[in-house]
Amino acid sequence: MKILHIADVHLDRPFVGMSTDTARERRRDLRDAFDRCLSLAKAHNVDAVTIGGDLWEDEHVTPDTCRWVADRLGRLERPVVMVAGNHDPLRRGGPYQRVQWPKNVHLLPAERGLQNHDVGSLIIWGMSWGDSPLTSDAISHFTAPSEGTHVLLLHGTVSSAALQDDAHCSFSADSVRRAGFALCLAGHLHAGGLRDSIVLYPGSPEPLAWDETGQHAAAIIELDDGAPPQTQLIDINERRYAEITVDCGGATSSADVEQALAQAISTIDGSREGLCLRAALRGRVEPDCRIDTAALCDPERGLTQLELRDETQPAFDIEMLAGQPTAMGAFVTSLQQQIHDSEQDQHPRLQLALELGLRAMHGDDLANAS
Ligand SMILES: [Mn+2]
Repeated sequence: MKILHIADVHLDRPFVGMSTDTARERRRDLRDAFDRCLSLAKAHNVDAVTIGGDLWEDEHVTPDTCRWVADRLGRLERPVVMVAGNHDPLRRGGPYQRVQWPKNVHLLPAERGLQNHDVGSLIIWGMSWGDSPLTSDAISHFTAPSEGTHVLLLHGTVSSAALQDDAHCSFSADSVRRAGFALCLAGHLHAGGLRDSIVLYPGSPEPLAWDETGQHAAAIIELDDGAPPQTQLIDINERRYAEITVDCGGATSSADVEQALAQAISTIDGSREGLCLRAALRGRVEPDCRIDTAALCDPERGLTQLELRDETQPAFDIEMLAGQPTAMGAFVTSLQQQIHDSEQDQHPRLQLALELGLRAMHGDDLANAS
C-alpha cells in the first residue's frame, strides 16, 4: 500500500508586504507546486493521496481556486482523503462546502471526533478543524481496532511534552503510538521531517516566509502489514530561503564590501536559481566607506531575491580624533572625560553617545542606528 501525503499548500495566500505582481507570481508558484506534488501520485502509482490541512487560506481563497483544486484531485482517479487545517477550517457554508467534490475525494468532518475512510486494508483516521479550534483530546481516548493498518491524518503541532497549550492542536507522538496508529500523516509545521519516528510532516511545498528554511516536500509512504512504514520525502520547492551574515570588517570602501558579499554568496551550496537570500553586513568599516544596499542588490547575481541589511559600524580612530584641534576632536575629548569621571554603569550609555555623535558628525543617517 502506497500513499502520497502533502500538506500546507496555502493556495491563494495574499503574501502581505509584497508588490501586487510579486504576490500574484507567488500564488501561481503555489499552484505549480501543488501540481508537482500531484504528479508524483501517478509517477509512484500510489493507492491514495492524503492532504493534511491548510490547502488554502480561507479568507482569501477564490471560488476559482476551489474548483481548480477539485478538478485536479478528480483527475487523480484514486482516493484522496483530506482534513481541513486552521487556515482552511471546515465552516458551515465555507469554501469546502461550496465546491462539488469529485467522488474520489473524501473530506473528514470536524467536531465529530476521529472518523475514518478505508482504502483496502488501510484505514485512514482523522478530523478537520472546524468552527472552533481542534484539540487532540480525541486521540487520547482512541484505540485502533486490531484488524488492518491504521494511520492518523492530523493538522497539529507535535510536541514531546504536550505542554505547549498555545500551540495549534498540540499532540504527542506517544499518544499516536498508544492509540495504535502505524504513522501520523501530519500538517501544520512547514518544515518537513519525520518526528519521533512516527509523525511525518511533508512541510509546505514551497517556503512561505523568511524563517521557513527547512525541507519542503511531498511524502511517499509504503505500508505493509506488520512491517514498519517506509517514508520518503521528495523535495518539491523551487524557492528556498537562506540568511547569512557577511563580515565586512576592515573594508576601506564599497568595493571591499561588494567583494565580501560576492565571496559570501559564492560559498552558499546549491543553485542560485530560486534562492531568496537575506544578508546582514557586519563589522567595523572605515568611516568613509559608504554602503549603498540598493546598488549592491545587483540582479546579475542570479538570485531570485536579495535583501541586504547594513549593520556595519564605522571604525573610528578615537585616539587620533581626540588629538585633533577640531569640533570632532573637542567632542571626543569631552566624552572621554565624562567616561573617565562617571561610574562604571554609565559607560555603555556614554560609549554609545560617543559612537553616535561621531557618526552624526560624519554625515551618517542614524535613522536605523541601534
Ligand atoms: Mn500551514
